Amino acid sequence: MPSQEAIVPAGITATIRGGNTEAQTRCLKPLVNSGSLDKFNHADLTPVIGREFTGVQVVDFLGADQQLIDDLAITISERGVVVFRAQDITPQQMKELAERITQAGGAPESSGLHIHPLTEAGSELGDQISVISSEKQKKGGGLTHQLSDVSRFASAGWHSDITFEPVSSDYAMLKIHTLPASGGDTLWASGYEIYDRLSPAMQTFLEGLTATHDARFFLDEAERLGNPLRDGIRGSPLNFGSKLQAEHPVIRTNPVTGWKSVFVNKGFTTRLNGVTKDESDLLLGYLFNIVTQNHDAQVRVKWNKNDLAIWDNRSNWHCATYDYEAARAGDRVCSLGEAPYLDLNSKSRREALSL
Ligand SMILES: O=C(O)CCC(=O)C(=O)O
Ligand SMILES: [Fe+2]
Repeated sequence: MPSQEAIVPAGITATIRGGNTEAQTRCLKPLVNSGSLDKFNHADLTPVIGREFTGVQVVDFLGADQQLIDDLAITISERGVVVFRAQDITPQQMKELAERITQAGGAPESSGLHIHPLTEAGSELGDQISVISSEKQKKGGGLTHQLSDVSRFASAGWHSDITFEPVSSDYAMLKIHTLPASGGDTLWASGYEIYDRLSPAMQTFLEGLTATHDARFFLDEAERLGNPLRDGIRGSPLNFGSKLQAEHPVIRTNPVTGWKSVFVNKGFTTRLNGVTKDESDLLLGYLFNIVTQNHDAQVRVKWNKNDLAIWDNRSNWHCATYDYEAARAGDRVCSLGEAPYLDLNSKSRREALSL
C-alpha cells in the first residue's frame, strides 16, 4: 500500500492525524478575515459556496496592502470558490498572485507552484502554467483527468486537483480567455457542507480512516501522448517520481478556516484503507454520490470571457462540463499547500458559524 510517513507527526499535538512533518502548515490557528474585500462589489452565489466580485481587478492587489491578499486567501477558503469577472491579469501575474495567496494561507516553505506530471517540458508559458484547451484535448493532449469521455454521466468528472501527490494543492486558479457562446460551465461543491451532512457516527468513523489516491492512469496517458512523465520534483521535495499515489486522511482540516471537510474524490481516490474492498467500494460510492447528487452543496459558474476563478482544493471539488463544440481555453495555476492532516479538535463549518 502506498503510504505517507508519520500518521501522528512528532512535536505536534496527538489530536493531529496525518500530515507529513516535512510539509506542515504555518497556520497554527484559523485566520481571521478583516473584511478588507467587503468594499468591492460582490455577491454570494449560493448560501454554502461561491462568491463573485465585479468591477475590481485582482491584479491590482499585487501592488497594494498585504491585507487584501490575506483576506483573499481567507475568503477563498471560507467560500470555496471566488470568481473575479473580466480580468486583465496575465499568466505570469497569475503565478505571482498564486504564490502570494498560498503564502498568505500559511503553506510550508517547501511548497511552491505545482508542475503537472503531464506538462510538456519547455511548454510555452512555463512549467507551472497548465493550458486548459478543448482543442488540445480533442487531439489527445492537455489535461485529461476529466473522465467524461468514458462515462455517460457528466458527473464522472468531479475531482479535486492532484490529490495523488503527498503534498497536494491548497489553491488553484483558472482564467478562461476563449469560450463557446454557451456551455462549458464549471461546477464546484463544498466538502465542508458534505461533512456537515454526515451523521455524527459516520463522521467519527471516517475520521479514523485514510484513503489511497492514485493517478497511475497518467503513466498510460504520458505514453500515449509520447511525452515523458515529469518525474522530477513537482513543486515540493515530497512530490517526485512516477508512483503517482498518496495516502491522505479521509476527513481533513483546512488550516485557514479550521473547518473539517471530506477529502476523497471520484477522480483520484481508489481505496479506503483499513476496511475490506467491498466496504471501501460501498462507502466511496456513497461519498461520491452525496457530492454529485446534492445540487444545494454545489455552485455552477457560467464563464464570461476573461473571468478568473480561484478555489480551495482542500475542501472543495469541481467538475467541467463538456456540452459545447467551439473552442474553449484558459490558463491554470495550482499551488501546493501542507500535507493533508486532520485536527480532531477542529470544527465543522456549520458548528463554527453556529448554523
Ligand atoms: O475546464 C474546467 O472547467 C475545469 C478544469 C479543471 O479541472 C481545472 O482547471 O483544474
Ligand atoms: Fe481540476
